[in-house]
Amino acid sequence: MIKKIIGIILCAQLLLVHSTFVRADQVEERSWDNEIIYSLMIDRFSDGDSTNNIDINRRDPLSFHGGDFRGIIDRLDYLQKMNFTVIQLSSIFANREGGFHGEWVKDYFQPDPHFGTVDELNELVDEVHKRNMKIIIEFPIMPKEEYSDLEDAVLNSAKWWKENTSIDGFKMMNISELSLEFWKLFNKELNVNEESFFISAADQNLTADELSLYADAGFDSLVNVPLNEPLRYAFAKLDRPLEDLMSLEQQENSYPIMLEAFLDNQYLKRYTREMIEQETYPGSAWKRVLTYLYTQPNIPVIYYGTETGMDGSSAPDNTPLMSFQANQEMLDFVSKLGEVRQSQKALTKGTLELLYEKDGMIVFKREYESDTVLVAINNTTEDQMVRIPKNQLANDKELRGFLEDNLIRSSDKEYPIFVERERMEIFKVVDETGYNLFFILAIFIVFILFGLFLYVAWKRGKNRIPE
Ligand SMILES: [Ca+2]
Ligand SMILES: [Ca+2]
Repeated sequence: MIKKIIGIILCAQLLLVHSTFVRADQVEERSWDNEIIYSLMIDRFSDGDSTNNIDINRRDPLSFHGGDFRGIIDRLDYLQKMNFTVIQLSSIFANREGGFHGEWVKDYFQPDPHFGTVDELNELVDEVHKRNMKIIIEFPIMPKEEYSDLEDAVLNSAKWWKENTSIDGFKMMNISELSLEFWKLFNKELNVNEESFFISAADQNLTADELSLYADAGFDSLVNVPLNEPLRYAFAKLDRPLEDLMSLEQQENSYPIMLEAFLDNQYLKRYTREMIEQETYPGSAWKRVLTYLYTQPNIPVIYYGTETGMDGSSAPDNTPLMSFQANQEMLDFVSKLGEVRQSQKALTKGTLELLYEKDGMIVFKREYESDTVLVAINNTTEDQMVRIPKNQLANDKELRGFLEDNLIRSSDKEYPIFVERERMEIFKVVDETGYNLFFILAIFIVFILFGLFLYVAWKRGKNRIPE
């Protein structure tokens, strides 16, 4: 009898541990809309092999600086710690003289000797995969007049790299250089019916309407260039209305394919510089805008140096050699945001509903099946109290903060959300009790069984006492 009871107690405790720590959405394989992309310029990231440093000059922003595949391998643990799941390399192809950025392609079938060999690229890909991350490559389309047989070269080269390396995808750049018909054919041969292979497309010069023409060309994803300007504008200065940004995001929430949102890339003045020009303190502004980027629907793309607050004006001053002396607080913050986005399906697959917006203070709701996440960002110069009526959210719930230990309970009719000036919080909407029913029940059962155990032991002991 005692053994049986002990057995039941142990089982109940195992169930308890199980229900508390194992979460279904963490063990499933990641789909592409779950990824967080770290985009880097190979020459400017990390120099791991000095033998390929041909004519480098780190004092000239237009010269090669020495970064290579080996250097990226050396830094993969650093990237993994920040919870990035995809590494996006700048163009790897052999370039004309001075093409440190990789975008002056001379030969689509060779890696640039500054970056390393195909074998070294394969080693990088393997190391990325060992860490349960993925790797994609930017593929710039050269101007037609500079490249004979451009279509054949692009198609055959993409096939060659796909077959001869284990890369997970491409980001085709300047897609407007080739026809829509070409892209349909390209994707039919390389991408359609291949769920794990990812082909995304970007063009810095297309408007939202022009970009939407490519939505049914067979790409997996489009880079949301039209969102970039409103996004940068909204958070570069305090007290700016966020209405335009939010309405754009809400319209796009029904887009037929995935989209990717970014703040910086190789063509833009560093966003840090824009903040400084607006007399905004970059340290806290980056936290607000990254909180936004990680909680809106598009796949977040982070450009190298974001985590160090890298500064710089227009190209080539926007891509200095990476310094790995980052501030720990920022690394922890980026890593925390990644963890939150990865664990909450509401953030990657959910609907988006704006609940409150006024002069830089926003509260929005993301919802997927029974999961609800609430995001509150105070991009203003005042502390803010926003009262969300229960009928916009739910009854009998409470809000628990992911970023800090914030807990908000409802009053009669509303949830009072207080956010200090220039701060932000991401809330999970959970049951008011704070524990799920199963948890309470399990504790209750353990308690009863333990009582029973004591009683039986006492009874036996009593029976043994001689009369
Ligand atoms: Ca090197
Ligand atoms: Ca695909």
